[in-house]
Amino acid sequence: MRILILGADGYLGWPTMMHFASKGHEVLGVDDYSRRLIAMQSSSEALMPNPNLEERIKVFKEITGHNLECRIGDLKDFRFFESLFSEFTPDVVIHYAEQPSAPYSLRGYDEAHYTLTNNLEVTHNLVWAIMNHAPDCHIVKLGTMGEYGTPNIDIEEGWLDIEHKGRKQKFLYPRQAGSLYHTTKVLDTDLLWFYTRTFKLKVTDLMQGPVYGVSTPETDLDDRLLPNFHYDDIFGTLVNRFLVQAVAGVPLTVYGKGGQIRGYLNLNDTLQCVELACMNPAGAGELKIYNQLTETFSVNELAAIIKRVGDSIGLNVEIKPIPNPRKEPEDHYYNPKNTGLLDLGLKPHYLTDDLTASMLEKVIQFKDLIDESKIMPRVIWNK
Ligand code: USQ
Repeated sequence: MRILILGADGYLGWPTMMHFASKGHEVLGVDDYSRRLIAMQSSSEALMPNPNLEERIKVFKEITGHNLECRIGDLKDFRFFESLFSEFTPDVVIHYAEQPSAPYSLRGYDEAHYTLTNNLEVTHNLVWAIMNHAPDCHIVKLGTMGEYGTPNIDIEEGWLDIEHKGRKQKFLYPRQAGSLYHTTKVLDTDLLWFYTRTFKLKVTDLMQGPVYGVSTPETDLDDRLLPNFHYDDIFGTLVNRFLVQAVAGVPLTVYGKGGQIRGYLNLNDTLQCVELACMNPAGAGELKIYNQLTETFSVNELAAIIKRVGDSIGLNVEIKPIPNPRKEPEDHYYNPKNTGLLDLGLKPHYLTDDLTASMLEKVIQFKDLIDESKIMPRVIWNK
């Protein structure tokens, strides 16, 4: 397949580039380095050094012989977006090119405005580029489980059959996100559904939970191929943060009561899910939605796992609940359905003790680079 990856420099984008190239696909990646820039502006740089895209592509080629291509530019600029399609007609576009941090989206007006405009404009430009230049192309869009929030009923995969006063219709499952970032993904879904049903686009929207890990068959080849692994309060996701805290000797930062439950998955399973989505495209006028998670945990359960495994390798891990900087339920019902991707053939890599120990060992290798000032919450919206 000819695959265009938007947001190619990101935590998921870069491993996805290498994954598809290793499988023999033709891959063009695009990024504007905004994540590196806003990480620097908010003093939230990743743990491991990450060479830029061109340099990583060179390293990957030297080691594997596989070619990757990249273009650096701003996808909010529609002319730049269109120029990509004049040189590369994709069969599928994988869209990761969004500001992905909930805390960043609520840090202040400028960050909120950037998150809103960047995320929606890039999605909207993608729709128009497809309509104008590649109407048969399949869009695989990264959404988030956070679109649904934490409803007091089971979470279906994207849609809900509603019966009202004796009549029935299927609607998008109700969405009520807990941050502005997550809300931009709700708005993306609405945009995509409008254009899909009206102009016969082919779209798969992946409702993904928090991802953890750094190791994939390709990132293991050389440390210069590692993804950007964040442990700060702004871009770091929970498991990755706890791994670094355990290694740094900082008590694990459970926010509030720690009963917040989410659906997690290993980085390798993101790659599998995205590949399954690409190989099973939506039909014209169809919006497919999958819930992309492999197992659910509360914050307290994850803290307990990391403490147990950390202690077993001599780390002496402490857990210390702190006031929750976010506004979110800390004790709630959570039962998301996730059979769609399993039915397509997803083989989950679960969070076993062995896997946790191997992730801790990888972080130990970079222990000297941990900056403890990036760990405690700096964005408080639960005022
Ligand atoms: N949390 C803690 N302690 C911490 C960090 C987080 O208790 O030190 C709690 C949070 O309050 C939240 C849960 O852990 O209840 C998950 O937080 P997170 O930062 O791992 O995840 P979140 O902010 O929801 O966002 C991440 C990604 C985002 C993706 C989302 C999937 O940054 O791009 O969309 O996970 S989901 O959470 O399912 O919406």
